[in-house]
Amino acid sequence: MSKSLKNAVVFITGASSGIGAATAAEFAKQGARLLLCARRVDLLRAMEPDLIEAGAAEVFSFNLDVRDRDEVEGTIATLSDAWGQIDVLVNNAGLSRGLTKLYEDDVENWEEMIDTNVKGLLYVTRAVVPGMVKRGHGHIINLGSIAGHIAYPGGHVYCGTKAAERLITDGLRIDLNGTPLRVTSIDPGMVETEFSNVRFRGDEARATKVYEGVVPLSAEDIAETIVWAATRPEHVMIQTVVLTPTAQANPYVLKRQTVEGRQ
Ligand code: NDP
Ligand code: 8X3
Repeated sequence: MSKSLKNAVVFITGASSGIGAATAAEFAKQGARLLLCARRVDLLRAMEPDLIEAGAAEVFSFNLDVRDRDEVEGTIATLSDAWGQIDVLVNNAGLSRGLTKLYEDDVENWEEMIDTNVKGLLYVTRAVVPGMVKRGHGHIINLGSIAGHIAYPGGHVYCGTKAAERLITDGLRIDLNGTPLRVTSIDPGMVETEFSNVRFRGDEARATKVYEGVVPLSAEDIAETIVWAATRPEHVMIQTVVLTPTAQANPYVLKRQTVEGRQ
């Protein structure tokens, strides 16, 4: 029987767009209490009425930059009792910057990806998991990627951050063995969100080209998978889910539909 998430506190980082926003909507349908953070808190606040309408028991949104260790520690430590007892943590906040050869890339891109995708995930995890261990209850769901399994041209540091996520997730699972906590990595291929727009710093034409001729995964596809993992019975731990568009075998092998007569 699937596990009920009614009134469960679900904390989602990076909930202002894409996978994070869709995951909030999917957990809302389960009647969860949603704790949402991102830097664009205005977007989170604007989502709140729809989330309540969809079934969320309650929503609390706040501004948080996961790269800021003091802010992460301080904000999570001062959550009220009602919100501080987190049942499910979705470490989703993340980004890529650029697709330039490593030896020609801007070092700032690397700092931002490592600080967000690796250090941000660690800071949030370190702040949330001790409470879960104390309460003997909790599920940590991290966003990995097929980029963490195989590197692609220009992907280097982004792929490295997702490979780090994969092994950090495995390590946490080992450290929590013997407790009732569960640890999951969700590793998608191509999902159409703001991801490419962020990667190419607002170059819409270049971002749109990424998804040309393929039916990519949607943020909702990933959200449904996350909620599926979270609603398995307590004795079932989904360790890793790798999911891609049907047209994508791996980061290199992608079948694009072409207009007849053209490549
Ligand atoms: P989006 O760009 O649509 O969403 C990224 C989210 O992360 C936004 O809500 C953004 O909010 C938040 N975020 C970024 N930096 C920070 C920060 N420093 N502090 C807090 N929040 C932050 O992309 P996706 O939804 O696609 O990405 C979500 C996750 O999924 C990422 O970890 C990504 O690596 C992963 N992923 C994406 C895939 C894809 O093809 N799209 C495939 C595989 C994995 P704000 O800007 O308001 O802070
Ligand atoms: C995002 C998917 O393949 O563009 O993690 O890196 S990919």
